Amino acid sequence: MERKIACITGATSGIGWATALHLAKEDYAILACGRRKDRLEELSTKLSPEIPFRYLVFDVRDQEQVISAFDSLPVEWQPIEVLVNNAGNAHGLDTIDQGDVEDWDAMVDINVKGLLYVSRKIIPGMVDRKSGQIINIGSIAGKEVYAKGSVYCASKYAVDALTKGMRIDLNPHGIKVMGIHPGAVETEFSLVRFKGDTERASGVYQGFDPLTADDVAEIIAFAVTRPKHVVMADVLLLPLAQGSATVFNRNS
Ligand code: NDP
Ligand code: 8X3
Repeated sequence: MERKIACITGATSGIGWATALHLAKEDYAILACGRRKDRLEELSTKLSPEIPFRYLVFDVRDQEQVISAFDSLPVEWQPIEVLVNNAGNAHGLDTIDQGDVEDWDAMVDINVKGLLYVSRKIIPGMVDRKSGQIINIGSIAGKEVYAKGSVYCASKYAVDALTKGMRIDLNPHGIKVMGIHPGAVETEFSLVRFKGDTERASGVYQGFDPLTADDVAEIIAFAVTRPKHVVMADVLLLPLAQGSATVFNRNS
């Protein structure tokens, strides 16, 4: 393959979808991943026809699915140069005494273990080639803990720790490891957190201009197109109206 390959998890919506479009504009071949096959097929229609595109349908929670999905790739699609570990969500918003254990399992299994399963499959090839870039999508929730968000925050603190650990472990191999930590981005995120409650979800973004998925994708595209010796190691990206995880200047 002439073009470098960018693999994006969680490419069926939000930040991942926008990242696929932005990296295609930077001339990467796009390997898009997610569970919703129809969305991945729709994504393929949004890219310029000269951009090589493939998709893989798997649940990041299932290590067997992760392994067999990547093993199914033809040889020319195997040297992944850029891995964007983006798949993830919050599930629920509850105090620690009332949280739903299924929600906790989902957040730990997807945001932490899923990221590990995909990374474990892709990184050895980068090490062999002594070339690669990994972008882990953390969150402001991985920098500050907020009420009722302890398990989601813990999962994103874990992403931050894994990002730092990957950077140390992969340092001898010339692989870039970067963490991007957004604040409020209007995507399907809150719809998933509040289990389809559209009113509650849209309330999260009322009275201010949240980040868009494109805002985050632009930063990802910028990060992966820096010169070889430059690593954008850690970025906290906020909308102007957000002062902390919980401080918002609404209706100003
Ligand atoms: P979306 O809900 O729009 O996108 C989440 C993506 O993750 C979807 O493509 C979804 O694909 C994928 N995903 C979820 N669960 C699984 C799974 N089990 N297996 C495979 N893929 C899965 O939200 P965002 O775009 O906002 O979220 C992307 C990342 O950004 C997440 O890691 C989130 O924590 C983080 N983030 C979001 C912020 C926000 O305010 N929106 C702020 C900070 C960080 P599918 O359902 O098709 O499998
Ligand atoms: C998403 C941002 O503040 O809802 O990670 O946790 S927040």
